[in-house]
Amino acid sequence: MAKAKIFVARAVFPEIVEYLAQHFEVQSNQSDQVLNKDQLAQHLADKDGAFTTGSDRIDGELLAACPRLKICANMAVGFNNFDLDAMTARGVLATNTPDVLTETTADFGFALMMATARRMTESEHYLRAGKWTKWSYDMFAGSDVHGATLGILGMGRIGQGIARRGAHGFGMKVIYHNRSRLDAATEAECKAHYVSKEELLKTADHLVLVLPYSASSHHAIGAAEIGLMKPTATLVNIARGGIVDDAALAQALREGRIAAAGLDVFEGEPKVHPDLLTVPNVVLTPHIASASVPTRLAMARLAADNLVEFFSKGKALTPLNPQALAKH
Ligand code: 8YV
Repeated sequence: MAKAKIFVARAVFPEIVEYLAQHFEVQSNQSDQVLNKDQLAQHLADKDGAFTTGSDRIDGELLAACPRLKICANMAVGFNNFDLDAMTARGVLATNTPDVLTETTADFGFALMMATARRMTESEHYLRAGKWTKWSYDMFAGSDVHGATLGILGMGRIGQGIARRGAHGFGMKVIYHNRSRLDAATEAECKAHYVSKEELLKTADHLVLVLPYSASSHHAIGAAEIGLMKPTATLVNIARGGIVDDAALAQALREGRIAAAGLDVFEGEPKVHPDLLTVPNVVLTPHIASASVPTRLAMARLAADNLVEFFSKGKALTPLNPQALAKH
C-alpha cells in the first residue's frame, strides 16, 4: 500500500522528521519559511496529513483546497489555530499535545511571575546600560512572591501546576476563577479557593492567566478589569495573545495602575504592541513557556505519534474532535 503523504508545516527536530519518514512520504519545511495561507494550502493540497504548529491556521477555506487531508496534528496544547467545527464538518481529525508540556509550562509561568514581581529584566537592562554606580535602599524594590495571594484565571492542568508550586513551595494563598469549579479533591491538592472573577481581580497580588483563547475570552482582561486590580499587583499572561487588551495594558503599566506585567504571548504575535516595548515595568518573552528541550521533543513526538496511530489504527492518541472519525 502506498505510504500516506504528510506535510510538516514548520521546522522540527530532525529525529522527528526521520521518525515520520519511517512511516510516511514526508515533505518538511525544514528551512522554516513562514508560510502564508495560500502557500500552506498549496503544500497541503496533495497531502493526507499535516504536522502543524500554533502558527498554522487550518480553516474551512484551506480545507476546501485540500480534499485529501484527513488529520492535522498540532504540536501545541492550544488549538485556536484550528477551526474545529470546519474540521469536524469535513471529517478532518484534529489532535493536540496535552500533558507533556504541563509542568514545563507551569515552571515558566512561575518564573515569569517571579521575574515580574522582582523586576529582574528591568534591573538587568539598567545594569547592562552601565547605570549601576551605587547601592540604594529602594533600587528595583519589588513585591514578594512568598506568602502573597496568587490568583489564577483558567484552572486547567497548567493552572493547577502553578497553584501547586505557589501553595506548596512558596506558602502562597491560592485563589482561582474558572468556567467550572474544580472537584473538592483537586482544590485540596492545589490548596486553591474558588472565587468570582471580580474577587480574583480585586484580591490577587499576582494574577496569572492560563485560560484557552476563544471568542469568549477575547480581551477578558481589558482596561475595566485592570482597573479592579490592586495598584501593587502584577499580571502574567502565558495563555494566548488576545486574552489581554495589550494597548490597555501598556497604558495601565505606564500610568502605574498596576505594578508590572510579564508577557509570553501577544496580540498578533510575533508582532508586539509598540507601547509594550517602551514601558519599563514589563517582562517580555517570545512565546517560550513550553520551550525546554525535553518538552519540545515530547510535544513533537506526540504530534508525530498521533499521525502514526491514525494512519495505522484509524484513531489518535489525543484527539480533539473524535466525532470527525465517524465521517470516514
Ligand atoms: C507552542 C503553546 O510552543 O502548546 C501551546 O499551546 O502555546 C506552545 O507550547 C506553540 O503553540 C507552538 O505550537
